[in-house]
Amino acid sequence: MLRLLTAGESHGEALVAILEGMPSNLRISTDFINQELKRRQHFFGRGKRQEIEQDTVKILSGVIKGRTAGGPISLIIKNRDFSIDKLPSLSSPRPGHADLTGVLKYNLKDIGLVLERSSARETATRVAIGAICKELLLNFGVEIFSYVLAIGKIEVSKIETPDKIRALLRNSLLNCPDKKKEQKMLGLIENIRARGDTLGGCFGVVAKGVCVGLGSFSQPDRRLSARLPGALMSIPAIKAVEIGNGISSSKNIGSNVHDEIFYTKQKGFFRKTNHSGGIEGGITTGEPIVLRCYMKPISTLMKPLISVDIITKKPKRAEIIRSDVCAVPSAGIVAEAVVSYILADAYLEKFGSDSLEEMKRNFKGYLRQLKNF
Ligand code: EPS
Repeated sequence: MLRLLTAGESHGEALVAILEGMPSNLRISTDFINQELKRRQHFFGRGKRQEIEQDTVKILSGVIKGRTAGGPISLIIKNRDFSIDKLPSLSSPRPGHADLTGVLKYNLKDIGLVLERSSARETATRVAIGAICKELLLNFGVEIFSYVLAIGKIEVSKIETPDKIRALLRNSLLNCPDKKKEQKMLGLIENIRARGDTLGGCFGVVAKGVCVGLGSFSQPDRRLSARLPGALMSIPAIKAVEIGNGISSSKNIGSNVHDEIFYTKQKGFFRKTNHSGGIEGGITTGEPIVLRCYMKPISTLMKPLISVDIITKKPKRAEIIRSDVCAVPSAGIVAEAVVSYILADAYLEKFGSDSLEEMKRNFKGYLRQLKNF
């Protein structure tokens, strides 16, 4: 259904993306894409690069007079810091980054040549594409948002329902629903910054309003329980993804963790709990999809770790490069985009992909089928 290619280097001229498979007649707002790009950039804990860049998108094709026409959508985000040809060579790989694996794999003698593409700056293109997918999903009543659950060891105390969380996120410096804990997290980030170190954490992503029946158990790669975490794990520094209460469920007994099934004529089948995180048998249940992502600390340290110079082979501390102290809230915004892409793809698979009208017609027919089940 959907196909996506991104390209571009962190300090190259621009980042670009091509998205193929969007239906025609979908309204696309450049302002909305730019708002999403801005959300990715400006949380507390980010580095100096975000003070230089003001990511804005230019759509080059596929959108005519504000609507998709069915052709591939291509877009560009220019880099203000376009300095790639003037940057010095780097020789000491950062443990945890793609530096060493990259130079060995591609036979390069300069780590800079690796980090230009492996940099998390690439995620700007995914956020732009995700914004387009969000616009498609809104037509089907789906909304996606993220929130910070932990920075380092400081965790949100009470896990609220998605609706409550959403209301608590306004004006947040860290996209965290727990204001008291957020203050502590801000202090921790400052403290760790002063020590020349970095922090990871955990964030949640929720998709509300998703219909029952997306994805399939018929083949392993069609399970949404595989596709969503797979896509989320492609975000730099994400090391684990949990669906619903997957981790605590593994320590519990079956009768406590499975969501019992109820039925009324008005509601149809429904659940009173959502331990499954909205996915059973690789298929959406119609309850909110709830995912948690765990991010390791950024691997560029201002007080660098022990490493080896790739040219001299002598011990040399890892390179010190401009970077973030903590990018957990921003990774949450990227995760929203990634989930939007996978769900847009799942909607296109189930309801057709040529025009928005065709999709909506098929969607309505499916809702009728569910009603009459
Ligand atoms: C990033 C831009 C990069 C990094 C960061 C993410 O810019 P620069 O390298 O010029 O400072 O700040 O990348 C990483 C943390 C990483 O490990 O690659 C961005 O725009 O998101």
